[in-house]
Amino acid sequence: MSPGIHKVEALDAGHFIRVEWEDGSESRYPCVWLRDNCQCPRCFLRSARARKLVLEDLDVNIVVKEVALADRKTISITWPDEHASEYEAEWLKKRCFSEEARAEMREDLFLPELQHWGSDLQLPKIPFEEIMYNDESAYKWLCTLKKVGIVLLTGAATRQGELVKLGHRIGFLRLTFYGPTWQVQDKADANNVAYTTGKLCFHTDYPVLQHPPGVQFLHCIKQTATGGESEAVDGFHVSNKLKEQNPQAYQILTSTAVDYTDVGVDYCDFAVQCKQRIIDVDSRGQAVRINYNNATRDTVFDIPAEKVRPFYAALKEFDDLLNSAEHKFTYKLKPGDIVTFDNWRVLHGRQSYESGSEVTRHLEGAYADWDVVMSRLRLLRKRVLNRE
Ligand code: OGA
Ligand code: NM2
Ligand code: ZN
Ligand code: ZN
Repeated sequence: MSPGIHKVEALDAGHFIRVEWEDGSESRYPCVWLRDNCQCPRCFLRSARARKLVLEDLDVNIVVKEVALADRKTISITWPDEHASEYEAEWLKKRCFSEEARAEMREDLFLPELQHWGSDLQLPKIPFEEIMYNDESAYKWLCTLKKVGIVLLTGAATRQGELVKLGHRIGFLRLTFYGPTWQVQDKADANNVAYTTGKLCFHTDYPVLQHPPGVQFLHCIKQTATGGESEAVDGFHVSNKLKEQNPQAYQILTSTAVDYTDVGVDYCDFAVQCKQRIIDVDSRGQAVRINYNNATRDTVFDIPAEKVRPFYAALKEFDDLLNSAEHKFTYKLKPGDIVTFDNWRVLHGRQSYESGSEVTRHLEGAYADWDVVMSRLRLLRKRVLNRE
């Protein structure tokens, strides 16, 4: 519950509205923003919770004609053309433009706070059954997936199809050229290095796609006795370490466009090409996505020749840090385990295992987009916390 409004007044020749709250705090709202966000049926389609007002009809220099306190929970504004708008205290409070209020809203919407980890990771574990049938557990799963980047779901059935159920639980899975779900096992004429018994060095899946899958699920159906251990590393944590240790290498990996390629047949035939930076950063220089799979890095390398060796040197520094004992977490999946992880942040690998005449190891894999996962998280939170 937000405090009531004590007082409201126009400031700056009618360009701002100042709200004084009953708890003594104050907020300032630009009038152009208030007019743009009028909640009346002419300006806003309630059923879609979307703006009807078009920018063409918005005067960016608009000032208020009159502002008044309708009651302690509502302010009303009359605009120069006599259009009338009303704004609820609670609605206004949430949208306060102060640094603190915006940070709070940002945290609420995007859960940006991450917990970095190294080899000391305490792998979070939740029973698969629980997240399927209990909203609180499902909410906890997705919050941990966002914050830590990896969660193990335990006790799923040891047959194909569990990931499709998991997909329905969040909304839907991400279809790729490898199918709606895909089978990681040793295959003749493998169309991907993952479908062999070989070691997989630390990688993120599918950097060859313009928008690589945000979340990955790997369901262990059968596990070999001889190897096949899993590895995981916090790519954001290691990126920070690289930036500290070797700013020049970091600069190269955050700026060089690397060519990726994937050509073959699976769900359908494909010839995919993409350019990605190994470490994608936001406007503040913070790593937001790792795009690194050494297997699909193209032989074509579209940079000037003299920049090639410095690039390799930088990549090796990063790779060495990923593989350092301090950062790498090793575990072995058991049949019925589903590892769920942030494919934009956590790099994963597996140790090689022995091939046989029969399939000795079988994982079913699937992808989801962060948009879908975060959407489910917000809806679960609303239900669990019984808000709105
Ligand atoms: C993959 C992969 C891990 C494993 O298929 O991309 O990383 O343990 N598999 O087989
Ligand atoms: N698989 C596991 O980038 C990649 O090629 C990752 C994708 C084959 C669906 C592997
Ligand atoms: Zn209106
Ligand atoms: Zn992989």
